[in-house]
Amino acid sequence: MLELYFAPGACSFVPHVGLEVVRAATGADFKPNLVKLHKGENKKPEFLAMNPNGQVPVLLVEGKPLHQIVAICDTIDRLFPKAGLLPAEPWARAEALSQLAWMNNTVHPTFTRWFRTGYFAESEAAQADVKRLAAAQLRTHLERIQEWSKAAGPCWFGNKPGFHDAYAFTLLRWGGYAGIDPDSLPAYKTYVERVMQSPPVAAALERERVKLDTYKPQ
Ligand SMILES: N[C@@H](CCC(=O)N[C@@H](CS)C(=O)NCC(=O)O)C(=O)O
Repeated sequence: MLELYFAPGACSFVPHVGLEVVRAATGADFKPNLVKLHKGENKKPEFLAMNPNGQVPVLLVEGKPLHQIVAICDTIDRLFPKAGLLPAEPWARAEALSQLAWMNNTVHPTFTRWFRTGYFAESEAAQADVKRLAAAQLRTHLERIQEWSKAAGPCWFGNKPGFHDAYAFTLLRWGGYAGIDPDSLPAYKTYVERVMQSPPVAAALERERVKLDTYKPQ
């Protein structure tokens, strides 16, 4: 059985939703393992032995640890092609992976600049600058996702939710912490609220106990 190491509200929500979709489509179960990031469980030797980056998600496949979201999603899709998580047609699949990679290697690290500003600048003034620029870039990134979401019907790829829907939810939710009001991205918010109601996404949300309620004006 596959095992997923995840933390509530983290990017591990992306494969978490994928595995719930697999369960719904094929009956294949998975074991969710909660990692308490705030307690530093991801920096303990047992965890670092699985992922030296000290990060979630980690997928255990026949006991072998795999990290990095794009590789994990590709693997889940290849193991369970009947779940239809990624398009089967080669070019459509390549484009889907390209979008996922952009969320992971561009939008996500922009949030890291906002959440962990101390990694990028030392003085208060420099940190304020890093944060201000990150917030502006996040807005542009989320607007691009909003444009993509307008084509979603009802989910990113047709009727079934998947990785892209889960990342779109996660990034909009994180945007709330960075002072981006989901109401200022109405098409994106409507799409995410729709996706949150689908049973596999609702199951993952319930396990993680997270909602789209993070917005705080800065
Ligand atoms: N590129 C990595 C990003 C993973 C990542 O940033 N994970 C965050 C949670 S969203 C984490 O575990 N952070 C804890 C830490 O870095 O201490 C991936 O795709 O898996």
